[in-house]
Amino acid sequence: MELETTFVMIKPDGLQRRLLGEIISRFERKGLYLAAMKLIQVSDDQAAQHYAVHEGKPFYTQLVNFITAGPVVAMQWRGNDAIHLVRTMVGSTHGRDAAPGTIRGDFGISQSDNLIHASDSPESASAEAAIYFAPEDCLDYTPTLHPWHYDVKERTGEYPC
Ligand code: FUP
Repeated sequence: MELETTFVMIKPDGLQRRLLGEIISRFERKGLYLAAMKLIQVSDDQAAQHYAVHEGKPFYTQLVNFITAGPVVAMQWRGNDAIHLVRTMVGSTHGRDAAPGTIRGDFGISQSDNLIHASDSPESASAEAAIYFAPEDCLDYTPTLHPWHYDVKERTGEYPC
């Protein structure tokens, strides 16, 4: 298992529905730790970069309109196997299908308004983080509880963004 940093965004519906604290709390309690966070209004240009892979699809315009409809919270979370772990905690794309216990499964019923985005690979985590953060926004610090969350007895190695 590798230490990873993943990119996460609480979408406009998550913020408007005041689910930010609930969602952050889940990641904290799981044993992930925060590396970067900011409240932003996504620009059309950022939305186009973020969703370039969906350009031309029938739902693309609705997707861009939605992600720019109000402020979002962009974050980077770090932990062992963080990319896969966060995706599991987020659940399936459509809230109706997402398993109970996942964020989308517990709080959503929509496909487009599905509360949260989380990167699906190391490559997308780096690329998506670069849309919203400068490299210096992502902090490397000693996670003091790391030995208690993971099966290690001391901190070893670096914790890169
Ligand atoms: P996910 O990885 O679960 O966030 O989902 P995708 O990357 O496949 O899709 C990105 C976003 O497009 C989803 F969050 C919701 C939206 N979407 C639709 O609105 N309709 C679709 O048919 C598929 C995706």
